[in-house]
Amino acid sequence: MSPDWPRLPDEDLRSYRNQGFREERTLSLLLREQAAARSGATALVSRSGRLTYAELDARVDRLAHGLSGLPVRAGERVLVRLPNREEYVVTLFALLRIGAVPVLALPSLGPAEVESLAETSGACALVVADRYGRTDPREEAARIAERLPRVRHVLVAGDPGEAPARSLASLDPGTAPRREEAAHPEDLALLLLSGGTTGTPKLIPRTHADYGYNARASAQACGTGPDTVYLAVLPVAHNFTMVSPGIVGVLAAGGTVVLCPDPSPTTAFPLIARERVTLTSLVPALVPSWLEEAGRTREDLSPLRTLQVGGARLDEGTARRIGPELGCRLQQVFGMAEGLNSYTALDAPEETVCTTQGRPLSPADEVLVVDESGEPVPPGTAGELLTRGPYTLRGYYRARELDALRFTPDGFYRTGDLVLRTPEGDLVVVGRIKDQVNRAGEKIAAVEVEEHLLSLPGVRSAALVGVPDPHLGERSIAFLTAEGPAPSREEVRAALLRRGAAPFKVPDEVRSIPALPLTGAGKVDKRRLREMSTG
Ligand code: AMP
Ligand code: DBH
Repeated sequence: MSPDWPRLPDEDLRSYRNQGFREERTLSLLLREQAAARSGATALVSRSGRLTYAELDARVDRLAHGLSGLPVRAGERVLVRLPNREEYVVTLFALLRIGAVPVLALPSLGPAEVESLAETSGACALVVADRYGRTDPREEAARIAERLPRVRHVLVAGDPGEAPARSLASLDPGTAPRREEAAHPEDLALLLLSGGTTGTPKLIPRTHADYGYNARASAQACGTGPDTVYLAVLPVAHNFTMVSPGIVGVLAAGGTVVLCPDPSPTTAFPLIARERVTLTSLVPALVPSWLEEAGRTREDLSPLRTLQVGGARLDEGTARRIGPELGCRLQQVFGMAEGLNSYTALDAPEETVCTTQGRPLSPADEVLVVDESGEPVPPGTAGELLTRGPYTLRGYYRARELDALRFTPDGFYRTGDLVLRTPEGDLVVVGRIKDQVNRAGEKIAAVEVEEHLLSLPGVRSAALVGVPDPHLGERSIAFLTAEGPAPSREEVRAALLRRGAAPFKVPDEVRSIPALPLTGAGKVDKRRLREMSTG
């Protein structure tokens, strides 16, 4: 039987370790050490209140105890789908402490996607919130648990609703002994969801050693320390909010994490003022509303020192407004849940900060920019970014066939991103060759939506493309050919939601055309479709 995920070759592992490019402690030990060093300092602030490091660490021990009593065992996968609330952080570290493997799901996923994640990962438990917007994730979890016999437990942050679901609070024994770490640093720590280019979700395996290094090296690159107060605005399950430097990096550095329940500036600004937030991270789509609100707010934003922006292309005009209008410095971040993180330096010239995505985090990150035949291109020329390094995956979880396509034989990950390197050595992301729409930082696999579209009565062929949009970065347009009357956008929307797709995957526009244009090789010509939609 082939292993669930390909590890680093021994030789590379040894070399990275010798150079200090792997973390030698588990992720929950990083928290434990800060709890010992600064027990009374504030670790976490949320709507539920404030927790010191000692309190957070004790809560983690207690939930770890409750979870192992269920039992959830080391190595078992647990799907965690929680919004930005205290229970997320406690659950994450409790699972890590007992060596169980959290599968991080964004709350915005649709029910079919959550189910398919639970199935692919073989999750033994689902952790959901008692509400999310207008939806009730508990009902959805109950249905998934009914269909997947491997799912033994549904655990709820807040009111558990109907049995057999249980609240996370009911697992807290009140007191519990200190628990030893169950995992080895080179064990699988968690599974992340990839933005995806195929219909089924791809799971990204990350070890304690690589994720911990990613978080701690990022914390260093971002000047994070005990004085840092980080506002988690984007969904907590987003890799950006987790390790760039995010929740894990900030807690590992002894700083404070403040959870923002939603990304609107009217929610965030009072928190920035009250908690004296020094660092936060946004996707580009949120920046205009933050700038606009900064012009009229009466909240004191002066504590904010750095605004990180990443996840999608930030246009230069908006980038240049951030410093003067928010009174803080910009740091561009180019990252991926698969690994590689690239940052503009905190002291880089404004030109570099506003026009590039900076440099890879680790001296051991290898970056190649290649043309279609795999040959390196000269600086200033765009090509596909290939990367390999101490915290970048060598293959997906339980997906050996896919690995052959997404990795080179010598282990480089084919990012699908089109980049160029400036003569100074900074990376600029200029586009994408992977078939994906990046809508406000949420990645939509074109094939996935196309499959949904093809299920509609009368639809003969379908193609989804992304086109530039001033607010979303990219908006999605579905081109259809249909026998008889083509479905309206409303019908497409209803069908996608009925099929369990996330609302953000509903095409922003639906156009019916007589035939899809084809390339010489007979593939749907998406470039032509993009021209048709803008021209
Ligand atoms: P994911 O696979 O969901 O983790 O998304 C990672 C992808 O987001 C990258 O491969 C890029 O396509 C895109 N991305 C992330 N950060 C940036 C950025 N700063 N500029 C442009 N694209 C970005
Ligand atoms: O888009 C991303 O996935 C991303 C963006 C910025 C990321 O994973 C990261 C930083 O770590």
